[in-house]
Amino acid sequence: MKALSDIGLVGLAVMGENLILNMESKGFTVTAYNRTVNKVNAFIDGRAAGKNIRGASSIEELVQSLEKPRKIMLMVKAGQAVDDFIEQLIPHLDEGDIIIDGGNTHFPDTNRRTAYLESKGLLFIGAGVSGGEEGALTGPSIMPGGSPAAWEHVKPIFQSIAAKVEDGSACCEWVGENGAGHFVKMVHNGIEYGDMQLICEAYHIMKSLLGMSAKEMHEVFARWNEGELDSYLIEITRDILAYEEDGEALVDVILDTAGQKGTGKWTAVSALELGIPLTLIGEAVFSRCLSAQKDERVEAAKQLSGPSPVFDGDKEAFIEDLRQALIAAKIVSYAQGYVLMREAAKEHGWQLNYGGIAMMWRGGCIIRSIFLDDIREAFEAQSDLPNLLLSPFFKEKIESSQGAWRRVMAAAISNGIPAPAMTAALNYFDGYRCDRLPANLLQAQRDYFGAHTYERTDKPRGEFFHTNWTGRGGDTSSSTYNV
Ligand code: NBP
Repeated sequence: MKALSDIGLVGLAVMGENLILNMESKGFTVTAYNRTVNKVNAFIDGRAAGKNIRGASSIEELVQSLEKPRKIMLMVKAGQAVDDFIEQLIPHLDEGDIIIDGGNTHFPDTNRRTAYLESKGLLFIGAGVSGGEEGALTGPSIMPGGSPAAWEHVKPIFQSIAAKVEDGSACCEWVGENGAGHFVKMVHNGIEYGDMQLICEAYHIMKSLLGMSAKEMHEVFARWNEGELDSYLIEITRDILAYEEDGEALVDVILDTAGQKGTGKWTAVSALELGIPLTLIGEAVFSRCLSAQKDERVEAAKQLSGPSPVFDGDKEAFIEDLRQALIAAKIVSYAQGYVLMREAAKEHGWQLNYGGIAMMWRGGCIIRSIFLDDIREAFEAQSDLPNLLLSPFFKEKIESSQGAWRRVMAAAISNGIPAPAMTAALNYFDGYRCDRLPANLLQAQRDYFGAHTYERTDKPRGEFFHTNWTGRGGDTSSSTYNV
């Protein structure tokens, strides 16, 4: 074993242990440390036995075992634990040493920690890591941001442990300063919520409207996974639908209440704060909330009636329509997610590489799919693309699938089957391509009751008018602002 380790990793839970083993398998020597020190011994004597992994029984021992500039990666529970470890590490570190937080941290914390550590002459990286336990061991998607000067030191390790796509490129690239990496990871998770919800809606429509069994739907998803929908989430859905227990599809006996850990909510809140319509992911988060109101829904189902689903069309043709609706809605979801990242980049002064982000998501993570190649190409062709819907490829795709998409939505609505994410996507599409929305009336209403003023179509932008609509109000207008 080398006299000094290439990197130290703190946090021997599922992610930390697997990342250490991954790093070691790529030729790096790693020092492992954990708050509960007996887990270090158990790891060294167990999964790490005989490998280039050394255990540390204290922070001092960890720091002293590392090559300079020291690189210490925290894979601990996000929040206070990260701040606590940072405080414990600072007194032992030298200028230029690097702390990396690989947890699911909310990006404002990474902004704060980057500034704090840089003020102490240290460097900080906040890296989103996706791929779960298996990804950590065999190749995750890694989205690092923080102190730019830290990247050259961490890059060889991160890019060698990250997932690789067919052409050999790593699903890990520098994202940007401060919390940019954790922001992009957060949007990844939001998109994951959206993708999962869209698949669930397609499943619901096939089950409730077409009366299909899990086995029949398994076959549809297997087919879909052969084409442009080829993705990890379609693939696992195919396998889930085929999984049986005592001759019965397991999915049919799973209670319909969804859990969530909060990253989808962060994405939606961030969109609200930045004034970006992220409607599909918002609906995906709310759909989980509605599903969790199980008892209330069961009661409401007894009292509120709706149409009984009836389908008398061509089933195969409808399944193809559904496939196209899924693709169209997915395009809108990514379009919205990218607009959110663009706005956040403006707000925080980040230089985001949008094609590179699609590349990072192409392998190793939950939303990996061949679809991301098309996104990368769209941004490589036009780096300042304002909205994915305007790229020639996606414009053509939406145009060719919108007839099918509308047929599916009409069928879902008229048969009383909820498809909130797919319909939100279609409403966004119809709103985005509308050159005159009814916001003229809305501005009139705001001016009527609150003297909030309005602009006019027959006057230059930036001139604001107030009308005394009732003859009773004065001429004083309120301040106006746009969100
Ligand atoms: P957990 O999120 O379960 O965290 C366990 C680790 O945190 C242990 O090392 C534990 O030490 C340490 N820890 C805790 Br809990 N509270 C602490 C405190 N107050 N002070 C110091 N250490 C503390 O582990 P994980 O599932 O491996 O996830 C690690 C990070 O990676 C998290 O931020 C997670 O959100 C993120 N992540 C997880 C996944 C996944 O699939 N699990 C995927 C991607 C990202 P102890 O042993 O002494 O209790």
